[in-house]
Amino acid sequence: MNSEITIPRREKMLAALAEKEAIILFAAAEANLEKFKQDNNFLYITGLEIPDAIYFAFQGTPLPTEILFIQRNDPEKEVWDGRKMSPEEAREICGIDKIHYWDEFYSTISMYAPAIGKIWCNIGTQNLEKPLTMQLFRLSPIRERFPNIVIESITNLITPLRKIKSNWELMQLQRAIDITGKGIMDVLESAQSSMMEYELEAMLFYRMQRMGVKHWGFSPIIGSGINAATLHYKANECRIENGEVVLMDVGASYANYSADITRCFPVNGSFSDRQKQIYSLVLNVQKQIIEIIKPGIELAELNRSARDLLAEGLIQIGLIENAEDVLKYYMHSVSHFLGLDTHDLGGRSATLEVGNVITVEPGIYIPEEKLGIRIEDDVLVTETGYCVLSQNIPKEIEELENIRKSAMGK
Ligand SMILES: [Mn+2]
Repeated sequence: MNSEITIPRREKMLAALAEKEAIILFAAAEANLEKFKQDNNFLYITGLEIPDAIYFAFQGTPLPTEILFIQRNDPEKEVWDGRKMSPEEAREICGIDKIHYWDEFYSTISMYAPAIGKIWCNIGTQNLEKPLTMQLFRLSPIRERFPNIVIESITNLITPLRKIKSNWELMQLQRAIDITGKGIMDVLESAQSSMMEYELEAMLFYRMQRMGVKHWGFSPIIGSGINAATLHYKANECRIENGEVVLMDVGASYANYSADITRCFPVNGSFSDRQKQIYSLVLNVQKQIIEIIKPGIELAELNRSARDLLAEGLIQIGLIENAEDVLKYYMHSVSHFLGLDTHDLGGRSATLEVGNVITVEPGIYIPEEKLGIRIEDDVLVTETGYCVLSQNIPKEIEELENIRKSAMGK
């Protein structure tokens, strides 16, 4: 990510600022013995992958002010953590002219604060156990001295920007999806019954890391048999038994953009009749939901249609009698936005626009039959309808069985 990408984003964001409004975005804090992962709003706006930096913008007249605060290099700490990014290097990447040091943050903000009415900030997720997030803690000297300033989450300001993906963003997402697809192919070609679920997880990450991926987009779900019917199963610690269907809900994060794909396959090479019946039902519903996608459609409509179609299918095969009982076997939503966050900004009640990327992921879970099927693709909303970004990752029954059979014949 460079300034060619982030400057237009900042121009749009600043254009949406009212007079006397300011923005403060905190970078993620320095990670201790862990890989660093940047705050996604800070990354989106600055392109910088450095910890403990702060972005400040103020809508003044005639022009808005932008300042980036970064850490000072400490020669004594260089041997531990490496050299800190210099102001020149930071300026080169993000295109912000005014670069100050972190220790100048409060004195600088104090000069602007009397004129500020509202600060939009990436305040983080508060709850009863954690009412004071890192960001709010760092804002507290300002809140104490200038109690009239309204502090509001950046979410409402930045969501309209983040939910429309640029071509550059689509390239990163496509890369994340393609790498995830390669990992899934590796599993389809190498998994065997009696392997442990975590061995499949390792195969996936081996491929992903060799292709430059630093993080999973989210904690991978590899569940065989009854584990596939636990929606957020993350232990991945059971042995895969012959005859079971394995569900993989996985996604690489590439340049911090996350894929989110679910595929299911029969470990012994062919689905049983019952597994095939449930799989076909889910696949048909998934295809019908994808067909509906176009600008102007509400996410709520996709959800309603998915529930109705799954209910219809379950009634047809005699698993339920009344449509409302579908919730016994299908209990989640069918779509969410995808981007820097796996569950990206955009909300549950959005109307689709060109440039949105969403998942489509119906499922049926029957714990009493030790079976869970979910099929999930990543879909771009286009002017004429949709484009399935994960279309190259096999999901047809015949394809999956053929790949498995030829792999097992080796
Ligand atoms: Mn998903």
